[in-house]
Amino acid sequence: MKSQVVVGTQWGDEGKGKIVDVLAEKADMIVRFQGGDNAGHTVVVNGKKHVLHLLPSGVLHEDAICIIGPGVVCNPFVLLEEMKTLEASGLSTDHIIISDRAQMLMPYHKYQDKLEEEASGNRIGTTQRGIGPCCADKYARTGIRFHEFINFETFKERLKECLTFKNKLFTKVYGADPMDYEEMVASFEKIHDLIVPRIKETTHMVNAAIDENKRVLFEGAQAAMLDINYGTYPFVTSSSPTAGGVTTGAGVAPSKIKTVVGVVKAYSTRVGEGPFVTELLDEQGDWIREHGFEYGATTGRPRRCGWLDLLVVKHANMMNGLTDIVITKIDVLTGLDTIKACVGYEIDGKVYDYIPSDQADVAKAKSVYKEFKGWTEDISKMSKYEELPQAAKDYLAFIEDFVGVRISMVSVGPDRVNNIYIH
Ligand code: 2SA
Ligand code: GDP
Ligand code: MG
Repeated sequence: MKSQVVVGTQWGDEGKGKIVDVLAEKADMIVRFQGGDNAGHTVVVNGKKHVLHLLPSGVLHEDAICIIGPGVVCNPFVLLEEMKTLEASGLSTDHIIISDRAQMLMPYHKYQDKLEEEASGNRIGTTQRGIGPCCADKYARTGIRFHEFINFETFKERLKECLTFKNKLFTKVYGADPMDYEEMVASFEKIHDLIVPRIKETTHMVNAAIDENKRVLFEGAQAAMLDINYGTYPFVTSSSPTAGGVTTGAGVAPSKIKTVVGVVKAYSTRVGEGPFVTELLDEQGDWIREHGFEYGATTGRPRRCGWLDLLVVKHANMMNGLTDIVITKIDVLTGLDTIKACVGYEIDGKVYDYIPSDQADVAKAKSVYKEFKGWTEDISKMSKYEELPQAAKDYLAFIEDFVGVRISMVSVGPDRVNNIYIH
């Protein structure tokens, strides 16, 4: 069995896109299992940057089948735009398939997300892509799935039913304008022939590939701390971006997963609201943001920056059962005299070695830090572990030891080739 899962271990933007692209070189199939176009995954090949939202980050490998899985909330308009961008770069999109069980993220979900965020003063700091409302409708069992799009006449009926209800919400609760049904029908009619040929039953396809010993790579978006159950609730996304999400979001049994790779950025970032214990609200934080170019890949929002939080990575390991860690963006820390990593939370005089569930407690936490010596050597062109400065090796060794998972790769730059393989 060769199935592999790649997940984020912090608050997203660890560089999963880059790592998936690297690992996908050997994959026969790549499957997104949760999230939607809230994701922003950056892949750099020969200096050319591709930012992917809905498409799996392995999509640049045209020989692999790319699946938007049942657990994804998929905005078909965004999907087509993304495919157009790829085609404009001379790349094929023939290998992209949408699960017939995936939820269709509708224009009214996006509108609802915006109205909800505005009404509550940006409560969660969502990407306003409609993710929460679409997932809420899925669980309320009022969502529209892609198989319902195949017959356009039935789809129109479903749309009428859903939009009538949503328009009551928009006008009566939010005092906002309703959305126009005929206009929406017309916009869906335009994309019908482009989307329908890509809708397939994917669950058998994925399971058959695993049973035939093909290399299937499951690609997570967002990360453990944004998990709906185990993240910093309510400041989370509306899905399970953990290895467990693969079983529900792609329709495969836990016993069919071989390896789980956790991507760990050498420091922390977060976009959106919610407690962030190691956040640096000073020049040090600004320094990391500028050196690491920490701006949202979907919204362009400046990311909040801070030191690595090892309680977070340990928590992610517990949720995911990581078999490997990939460290990214360690090159960004070059030039610092001192680097810090959080090894405990002090809350009301008590030191915790795990993350409490109540965000009110986390918001009060003071970080217990371990300090490391920095380095000045340019490590961004290095390709062997032995070449790394001793201070960087000490930092890596401590992470490995604290989390209890081996580091199999260190990424030292954004390009596909900027990697150090270990073991
Ligand atoms: P949502 O839109 O309902 O999923 O937002 C809920 C929370 O989840 C966070 N979230 C993210 N955090 C980091 N990166 C994400 N993708 C983009 C990127 C974000 C961007 O790659 O940079 O461009 O701003 C992502 N997507 C969702 C979000 O900030 C909320 O805290
Ligand atoms: P994702 O959401 O986890 O895929 O991450 P994003 O693409 O949103 O953000 C990661 C950013 O860091 C992107 O701009 C990547 O090109 C960049 N990146 C990835 N790995 C490295 C690395 O090792 N070093 C540097 N300097 N940049 C990296
Ligand atoms: Mg991202």
